[in-house]
Amino acid sequence: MTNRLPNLQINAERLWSDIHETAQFGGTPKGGVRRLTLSEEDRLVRNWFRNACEAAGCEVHVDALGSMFAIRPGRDNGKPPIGIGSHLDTQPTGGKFDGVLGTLAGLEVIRTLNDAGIETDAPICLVNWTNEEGSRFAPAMMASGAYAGDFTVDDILSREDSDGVTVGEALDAIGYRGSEPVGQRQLGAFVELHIEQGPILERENKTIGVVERGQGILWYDGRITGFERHASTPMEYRQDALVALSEIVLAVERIASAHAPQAVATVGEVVIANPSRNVVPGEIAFTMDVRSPDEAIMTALDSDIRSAIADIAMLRKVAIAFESVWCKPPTIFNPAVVTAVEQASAALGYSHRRIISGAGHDACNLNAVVPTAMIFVPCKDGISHNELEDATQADCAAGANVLLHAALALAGVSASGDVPTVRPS
Ligand code: HGY
Ligand code: MN
Ligand code: MN
Repeated sequence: MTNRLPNLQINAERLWSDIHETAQFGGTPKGGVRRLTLSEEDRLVRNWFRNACEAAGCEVHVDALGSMFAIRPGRDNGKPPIGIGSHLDTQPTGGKFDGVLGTLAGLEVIRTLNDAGIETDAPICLVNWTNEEGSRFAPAMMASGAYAGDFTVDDILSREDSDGVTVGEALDAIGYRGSEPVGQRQLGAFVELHIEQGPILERENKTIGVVERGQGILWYDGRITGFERHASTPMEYRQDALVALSEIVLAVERIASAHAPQAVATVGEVVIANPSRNVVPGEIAFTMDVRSPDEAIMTALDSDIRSAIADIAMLRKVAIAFESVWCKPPTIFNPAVVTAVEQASAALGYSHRRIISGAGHDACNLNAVVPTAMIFVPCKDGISHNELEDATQADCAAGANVLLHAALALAGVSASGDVPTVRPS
């Protein structure tokens, strides 16, 4: 699949300006972005995104989980659109680029095609997926997972945040519960641009990561029940839930490290019920995130962690409930789409290498139902899910150029040598 416009480039300044303009919605004093899914900040950025897509001549549709689909017509609108895009929600300590780069680079691709008067054969569909981060509502990549058939819409609409607000109520609160059935909008392929959220590209001084696989992800909810007691209780009489959790955290670190570099594990949330300085903690809720690119290692991690938890429960005389709440097997992206990304990178002269994604992405869900691949660009020190997250304008532009040319290769450009001047209405 080759495209006929090798020198076409996106407008790097315009993309950079969009990234910084949208960072105002949930911007934090430290230069990060706190824009939890379906929050007021998310509503503002969604409105900005809708207006920008409509100004670029796209028709914007919203599905029942709030995912937004901006359609740029092609010569043959009977063909399934080529999907590009990512997400606009962030972590509580998020940065300016995670998800935002891929979504706004998709907008920049559309603007560039408009400026050049290029008509693609197949339409282009720019997507903003609802709740990629999974921070406010579990699981992560929720809406793209429902699009791929991993969850029912009713199940997702009923998921609650820590205040007991459901996804459905939050969608209604910001006016983004759309009418389009989830999964109805077919796509011919999907390509997602994203920062690497890891150190490899920067360390190897590579501009582009051609993502061929994604790690598998396991999420768990845990609850430890010990016994609240006075802080003067002698040590041997205690059933301390926090000490038990501390043993779990160290055991999980040891188990993941034993499988390094093919495994990582994180306990990222801990809630002590009725915390008090002079009460031995009796009730704790916690969550766990475990990842590996290898399915057999995922299975081993699950059983090693479960047996460690059983031993700790016995040793610490506490009850521990430990429930799997999400299992995302490793992703192997579509070889033809991976090749389109690799060929675009080479044609544009960018240094590039194949890479495995450590983070989960909407593209990992799409891959189950649509030929999909991803493009990575470096981020500073590999840092992400941190307000210091940073990337360079040049790398963002390079990623967007690869996205442009991969999309052109997949969508096809007019058969004739000269490209008819088309300004979407
Ligand atoms: O958890 C992830 O990998 C993604 O950032 N939501
Ligand atoms: Mn992301
Ligand atoms: Mn993220």
